[in-house]
Amino acid sequence: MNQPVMGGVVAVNAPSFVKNQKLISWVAELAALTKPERIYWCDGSKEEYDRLCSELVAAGTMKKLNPAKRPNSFIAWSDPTDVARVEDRTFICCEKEENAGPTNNWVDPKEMRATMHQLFDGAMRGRTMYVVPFSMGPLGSPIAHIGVEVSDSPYVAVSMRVMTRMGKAVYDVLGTDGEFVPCAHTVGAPLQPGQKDVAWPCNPTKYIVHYPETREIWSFGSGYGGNALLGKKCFALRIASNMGRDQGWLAEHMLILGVEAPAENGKPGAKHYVAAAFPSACGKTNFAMLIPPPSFNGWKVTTIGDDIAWIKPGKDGRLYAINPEAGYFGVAPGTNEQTNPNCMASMEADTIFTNVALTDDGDVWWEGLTKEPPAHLIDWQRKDWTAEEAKKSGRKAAHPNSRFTVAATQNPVLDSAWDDPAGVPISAFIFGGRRSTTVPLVTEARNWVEGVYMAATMGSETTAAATGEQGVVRRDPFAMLPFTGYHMSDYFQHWLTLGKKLEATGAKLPKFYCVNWFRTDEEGKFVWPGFGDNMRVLKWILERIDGKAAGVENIFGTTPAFSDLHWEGIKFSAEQYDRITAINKAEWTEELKLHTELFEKLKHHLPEELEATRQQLEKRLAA
Ligand code: SAT
Ligand code: MN
Repeated sequence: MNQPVMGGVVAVNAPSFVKNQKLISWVAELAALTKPERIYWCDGSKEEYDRLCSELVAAGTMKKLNPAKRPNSFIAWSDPTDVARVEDRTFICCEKEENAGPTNNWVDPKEMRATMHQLFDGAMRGRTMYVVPFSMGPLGSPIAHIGVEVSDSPYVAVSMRVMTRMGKAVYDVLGTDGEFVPCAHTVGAPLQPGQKDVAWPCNPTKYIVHYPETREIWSFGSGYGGNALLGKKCFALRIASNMGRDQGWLAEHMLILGVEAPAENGKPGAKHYVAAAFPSACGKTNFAMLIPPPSFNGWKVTTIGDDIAWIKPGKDGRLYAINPEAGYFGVAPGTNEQTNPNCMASMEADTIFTNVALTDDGDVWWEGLTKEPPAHLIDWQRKDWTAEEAKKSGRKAAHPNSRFTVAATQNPVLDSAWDDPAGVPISAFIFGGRRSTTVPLVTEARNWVEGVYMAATMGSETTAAATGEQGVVRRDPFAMLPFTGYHMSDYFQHWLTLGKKLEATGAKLPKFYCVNWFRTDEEGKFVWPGFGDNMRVLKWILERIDGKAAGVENIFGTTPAFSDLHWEGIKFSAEQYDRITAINKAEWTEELKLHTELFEKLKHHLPEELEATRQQLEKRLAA
């Protein structure tokens, strides 16, 4: 596949199945700028995946795991400085600063293009440029969109094959003049002739750049996760949120799951789909694969997606959702046979692990996988690690943001409609943050506007998914703070406008719920067991949708009384329940101050209805 180098310019040599001239020209242009050694057009085949993985092993980026324990699986260790999304290096470069809004980093696109041009100039020297075609969503679906990532990282190329519908078939959909989102990526580590490569090339300077108006992504310096797999947060959220606003649909940081009630009198139980937004590393993958407790005989939860939802209004006035992704890039620590057995089954084989620890018998380990850690491991920084030493120092064997990359098709509870081009109808939106205090277990909003308010003012304690301080509460509207690719207030308005449009059709609208699994006691321990027991909350939500469950009104909406939830098979007292549902006036007075602070920040463009809702809340709290 090596192309001849002519006069220092690499030949593009697009294969005959690539017929899109715009794509070929763009690749040629990028090659002229980045000056790779060769260009490789990915076809997405298994043979290609296996070959690239072998090359990654030879290069020291990945190790093959023991095939007897974890067939066809690999472990990769990144550079210790390249372990998570870099929000402070993420930029929305629209023409007017005002349109990026106060929650995004903005740079003038002209200025940014000049900076990027300089950084990309010669950035791929000595490396292969991979051309990676992918579809976000079922191939050819009216809800799907195509992207092409050009990257000098083979780790990105193989990860994209797992995470998206990647390969030759995308070129057929693209045809001669189809639209695609160009995604340019380099690790920013050119090689001089004869220079030996490192295991995880990257650059201390990082830029994750979006041009919303021209729908382009340029990413420099990182090879990790959402910084580098550009179909995910960059395209499916930051760029797609702009497409959605212009075209009247939603691109959301939401899992999608199906819940089926048990059959009754020989009739199959009702099935609903719900979409749920939680910030990164707050358990979306676990929730999406939840196994109901044994006392929920006959209830079934199935997965459509675990991270991102694209949601479009149908002709009937309902909202239809697809999962634009085809794989899971999930947090490893804390995942085990108790917390998420379906996830454990998904990664028995054909999995790429990144920044977890390696056992002496060639398998993987992370904190929380087993109660007792193995005596000896190689940790994510390639160093010897012993349980004995870690007991004293607390040194983690796996990075807190270590991940598994696995195809959705390996999930034993994958929903039968997960690849349906028409999408699935959404009955409820659930919003949840990580809050050790203040926010009750579950609250139903009284209407669409109050639901939008609930989601807009959501707060959450920060996690290891992004670099920066952890465990501090920040407002994370709709769990979209790092992902809304335009002014956050305009995004709220977009939700409100869509609600009005749907209301006008007379269709039954999805209800909004706010949940919090994370309240703690005096010792800092979680009071609510979470995981499978979240089914108890989900059941109440579904029964509310079907008009079958009771609840009590509080100042924010409707919550279940202790007796409204199903308690079979768990020891959980009314007193414990009170701890996770009580609304403390002093805490909420403080909380509302933070809502005010957020609205102050977003004042420009902030929809009036939201400020009015806040004032009503304040009044009700004071009463
Ligand atoms: O690194 S990713 O953005 O892909 C994961 C996450 O933060 O949710
Ligand atoms: Mn996410």
